[in-house]
Amino acid sequence: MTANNTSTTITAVKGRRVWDSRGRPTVEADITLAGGAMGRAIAPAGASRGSNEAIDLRDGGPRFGGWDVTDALKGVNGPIAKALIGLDAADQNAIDQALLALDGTSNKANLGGNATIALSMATLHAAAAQAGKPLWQHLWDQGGQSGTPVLPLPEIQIFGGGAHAGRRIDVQDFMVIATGADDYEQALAWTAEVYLAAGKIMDERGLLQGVADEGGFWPAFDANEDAAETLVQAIEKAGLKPGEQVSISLDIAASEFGKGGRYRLAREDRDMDSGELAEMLLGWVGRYPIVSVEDPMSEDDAEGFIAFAQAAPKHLQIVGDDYLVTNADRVRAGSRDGAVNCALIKPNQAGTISETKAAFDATRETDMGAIVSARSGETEDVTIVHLAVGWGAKQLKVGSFTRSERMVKWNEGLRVADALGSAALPPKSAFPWG
Ligand code: 2PG
Ligand code: MG
Repeated sequence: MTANNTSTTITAVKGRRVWDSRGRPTVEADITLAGGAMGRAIAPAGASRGSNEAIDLRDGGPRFGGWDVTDALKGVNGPIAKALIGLDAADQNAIDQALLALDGTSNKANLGGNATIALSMATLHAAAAQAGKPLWQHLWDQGGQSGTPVLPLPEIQIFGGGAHAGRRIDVQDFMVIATGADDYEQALAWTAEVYLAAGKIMDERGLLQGVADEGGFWPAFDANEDAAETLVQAIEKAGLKPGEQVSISLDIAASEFGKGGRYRLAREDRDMDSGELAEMLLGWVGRYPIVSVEDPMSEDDAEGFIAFAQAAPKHLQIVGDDYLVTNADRVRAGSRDGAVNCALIKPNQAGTISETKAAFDATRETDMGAIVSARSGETEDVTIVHLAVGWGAKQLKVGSFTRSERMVKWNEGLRVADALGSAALPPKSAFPWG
């Protein structure tokens, strides 16, 4: 422990149980500094998780379906607090290294990634607060980048499926990206119109089954492709031009229905290999204005990923989520083997801010795209919006355009835009489709 007396010295660490958007317990952390500033953050939780993600520590047993986090909190309020008090919150790396050393595993299995990410993000908030800056500004100033930051281009879910909607359809996310929007405000406004239009169409056809975990419509389609078709109709009904103003983006989340190069689309009662899955997906890419496909193959199917990328048109963004798990080495490997050209960046997959930043930096180094992303289990925490702006990530994925754990993040972007005096997005040429 390196005791020092600066205003950014950690003087108190407190963990508490709070509840996420699925009504499950999660970890909130407060970090207080000698100068009086406090930082607070809450761990999100995934449902379609990559097997190489940081492990969430859950109690198991009968309470709250086994999702409780009392063990993780014992760590936060016990040994972790002891290790962090006296350290300098301005040295994020040192804080994260202390967490890693105390955990001692490669996947945070001892302390829990849910504990470490809440603490790591809370430390970042505390340091920014002590510096008297909003987090995005604090990060931007640290990054030494020239120019002024811009807002990330939103990727917003309209239909939810897979593990987020009782597997009513196999594909997990049917999303839109306002590829033609002039700024962040317009991107949100267009998406709001598309969401409303999609709701009307679903209602008229009697296809509404409920709300998926990320707030999108949980549809009763007979086939996965119906969702893409309906999305085009919704964009048109909203008075917008598919492919020009608003485009489609998919998260196949193929690890949820595939293993070892074999895939099963339960909705359509179809078994296929990676070649057949690629052919089906690329057929959709040809027929619909799809600009981005995430996890088209399962996490263990590198060959399938590479073959898909080779056959895909150049304008297609191919995103690795379960495949890369916000890990710098995996990002570099994914770039080398040509499997992906974009990485999903989820802080709790890595488990600390430093490791998340290393994965993000690896996307820069390898000229890959990066999408900072929420999880399907979320809260009022808005850290990811600040990471996206402050680090200069070009895209942000938060789930749908309903429910406060999602809207709080889209709305935070509007406040950042106000502070910046501009809602400008990255130039269109910054994207594969641009
Ligand atoms: C994903 C995320 C968000 P989850 O797969 O990209 O949609 O889902 O948080 O359940 O992993
Ligand atoms: Mg995903």
